[in-house]
Amino acid sequence: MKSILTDKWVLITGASSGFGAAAAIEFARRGARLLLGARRVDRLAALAEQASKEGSPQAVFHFLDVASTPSVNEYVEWVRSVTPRLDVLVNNAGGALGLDPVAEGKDSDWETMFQTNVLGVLRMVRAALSLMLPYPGGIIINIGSVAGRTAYEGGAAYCAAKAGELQITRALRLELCGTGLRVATIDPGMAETEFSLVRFKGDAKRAAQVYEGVQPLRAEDVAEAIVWVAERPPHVCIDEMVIKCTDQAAVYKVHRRTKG
Ligand code: NDP
Ligand code: 8X3
Repeated sequence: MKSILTDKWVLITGASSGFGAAAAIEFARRGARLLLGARRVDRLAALAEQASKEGSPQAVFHFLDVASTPSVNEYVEWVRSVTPRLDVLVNNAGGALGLDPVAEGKDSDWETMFQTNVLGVLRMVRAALSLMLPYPGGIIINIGSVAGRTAYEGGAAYCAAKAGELQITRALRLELCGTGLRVATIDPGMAETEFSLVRFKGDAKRAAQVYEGVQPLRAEDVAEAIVWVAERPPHVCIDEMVIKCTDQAAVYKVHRRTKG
């Protein structure tokens, strides 16, 4: 498929699963070159192979832990060794841990959520920006959440982290105005990926309950939105996009079909 993205360099964090993996395939179908990052490199290896079959002329990967400044810097050094230019940066790595009320919150959960969803985005942009600035028309796409726009019980730290992502996006949009670089946030509602499995620390039953009776977003739905935003002509910036499944009108307003 001929696209403005053909032969462009696209970096995706959190590419080993969910939105990131699905986005890699969508970009590959448009002939984009892929730089994939996550901690589970075995999955990245399989994804890179699949992306090549789907049309990516170059799909490469490297270990990345966005919660660590040395890891982010080492990752971007590796990127530099592969390409002097970066056109699309998708800051997707992140997620939630736990659904505890604040009174019962765990430091380790809070710290991980801020390390990944907030500091991870800042670190990635700081490290990768010099690869993008010489190429106007590029875009930074941050993956936020409806949780960053509406609070819910048990979500204090995750909602705060994604609200942080939203404000980072807005600040960057202002900072980069005049450079020709675009900055966008895509904020999905409930989507069935490994998100809830991670949030509930491997409790598959509890994770499945989140989507019971609902037709949630699929990873592919969000991936298509990511690629659509990246594919707009260079003078068009989709600043903020909220995407929810039809069954979810608001964080709390979810239509569930009952069985039988
Ligand atoms: P998944 O759990 O399926 O994917 C999360 C990805 O993030 C994985 O590839 C994981 O890779 C990566 N990741 C997590 N921590 C790190 C880290 N420290 N360093 C590098 N990579 C990391 O969930 P989703 O695809 O749903 O989530 C993607 C993004 O979308 C997240 O930011 C999430 O908060 C957001 N989101 C999800 C929604 C949903 O309902 N699913 C709705 C709205 C937003 P690995 O473990 O291999 O490092
Ligand atoms: C994921 C969506 O509503 O579970 O960011 O927080 S929600």
